[in-house]
Amino acid sequence: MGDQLSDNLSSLDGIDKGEARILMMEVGDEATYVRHHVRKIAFLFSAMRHHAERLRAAGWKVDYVTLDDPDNEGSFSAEVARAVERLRPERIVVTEAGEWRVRAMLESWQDRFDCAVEIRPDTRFVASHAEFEAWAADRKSLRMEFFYREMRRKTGLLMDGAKPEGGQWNYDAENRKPPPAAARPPAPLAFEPDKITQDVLSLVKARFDNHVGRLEDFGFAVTREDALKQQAHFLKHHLPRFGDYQDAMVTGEPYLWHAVLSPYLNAGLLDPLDLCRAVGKAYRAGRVPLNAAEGFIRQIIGWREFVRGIYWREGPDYTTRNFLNAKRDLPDFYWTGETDMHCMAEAIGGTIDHAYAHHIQRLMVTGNYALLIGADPEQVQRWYLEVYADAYEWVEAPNTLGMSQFGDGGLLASKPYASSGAYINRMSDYCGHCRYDVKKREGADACPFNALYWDFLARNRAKLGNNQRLAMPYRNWDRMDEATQKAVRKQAATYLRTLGGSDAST
Ligand code: FAD
Ligand code: DLZ
Ligand code: SF4
Repeated sequence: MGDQLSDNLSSLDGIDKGEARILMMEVGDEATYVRHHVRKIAFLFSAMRHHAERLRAAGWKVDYVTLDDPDNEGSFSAEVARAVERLRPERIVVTEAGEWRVRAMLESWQDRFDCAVEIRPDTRFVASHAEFEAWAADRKSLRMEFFYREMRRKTGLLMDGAKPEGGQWNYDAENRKPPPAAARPPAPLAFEPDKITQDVLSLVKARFDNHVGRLEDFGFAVTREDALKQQAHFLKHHLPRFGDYQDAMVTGEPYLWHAVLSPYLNAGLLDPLDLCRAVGKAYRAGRVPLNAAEGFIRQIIGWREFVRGIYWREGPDYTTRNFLNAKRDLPDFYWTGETDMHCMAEAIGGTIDHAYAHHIQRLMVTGNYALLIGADPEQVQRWYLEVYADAYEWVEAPNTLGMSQFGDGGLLASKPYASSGAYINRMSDYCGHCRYDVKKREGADACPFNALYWDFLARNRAKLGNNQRLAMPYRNWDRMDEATQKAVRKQAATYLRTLGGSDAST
């Protein structure tokens, strides 16, 4: 499958190259079950075609079905059925899928086809399902920090014997500097499209013109070799300052010191553990500070593994949870970027152009705004799945529904990531370019995030009032006199009415 483009894929373990046939297929159903960003589809189809060539060069026989093959039946199951008819295999061997929807498909094949079906675990993660389950089983609450420590011990990354390197497990407090006044890092590498990529770009342009995004200046790596070049580029130019400026945002700078490696990690072109080992090595060689190496490794063996564990543990209904009963339709400008809020225009515009936004833009700008207006978390989740080149449900859903929208009621995050304009102002240069005044709560030019923030707390008090981590903001709200509270809520209500659609949570 499109996110299984790894040399060490479990489905190939112990298989005789002479006897086996690898089946790969570009299918309409996978490209349209949500309307994926055109760059994401182009990246995956091109990376799949290059990977098929790589497999052939390594001696495998590959049946590759392109999207425009007239016989293409358009879905995984229908294409496997056609291959079973053609090849009459003794057995089908497949590596487990990255989402419940496809998992159910694979599980149905045993009854459908007259041959054995073997579904193998995906071994490209640090923790197996059983390991995560064993860690989670007896805990009252699941917190990334404690799981992360287990993963540090298991991998030996940044360990000094049994102790964490430097004496502390986590240097998060040193990962929050506002952006520096000058000095911008080099952009990520851009790779010139070869003939395969050019063909894919034409195909995607013709077939998916009603999907979000732009294809111009497509420069993604589509081979492991090029993905490794981007990895090396990041280690040299960006990692040293990644720790300091992980949370910073700057106008016209969508990438800053971020890795821009998630599409390659998630599709299998890069190996997460190899990458973390390279980061550990750069630290030991004195090339990067500890807050950068630890901060980066935490994202991969901590957050990435943790959200995967949560996704599979919570079951297929996780994506339908709506703790705050939020119901508003996601505004149309999420698909156009046409809004006068500069922070939102930057985050959404970058997303439309590049199928990328960095973590703080996703969490504290677009995610924060959706949370504050009471947007339906299922719609929010679908948007994130559509627009990012790195989005697969196992990683996207817990980040969106859990971390960003608090839809799981605090299973993944101990408090909602809600903030007023002050946070965005502290961590970016956005507010200086905005028509709104970030210091104001009321009036036509008041930053919308401000009144919305207090309104969010006030209207969700029954559900959030007991959360210890929100005690301070609720105290601050209670300190405001009644007239101020009323004015703030009126400001928010007037604003929310302009968004139209169905109503927010009460
Ligand atoms: P960097 O900031 O350089 O981080 C390095 C790597 O760490 C990333 O490549 C990624 O593999 C990993 N990582 C960092 N944070 C997380 C995280 N919270 N969860 C999992 N892995 C993480 N990430 C995805 O890979 N796919 C998604 O669909 C996705 N959806 C998200 C939705 C929301 C609402 C939020 C708040 C975050 C989401 N993330 C997702 C996590 C994170 O934003 C991206 O992994 C990151 O922005 C990718 O860019 P980068 O490679 O430059 O990352
Ligand atoms: C995301 C995606 C897209 C757009 N297209 C394909 C495809 O045509 N063929 C394929 O094998 N995989 C594709 N994928 C990735 C799958 O949707 C992914 O494997 C599932 O999300 C399960 O992890
Ligand atoms: Fe965003 Fe408000 Fe700042 Fe404008 S003033 S950029 S809307 S936080």
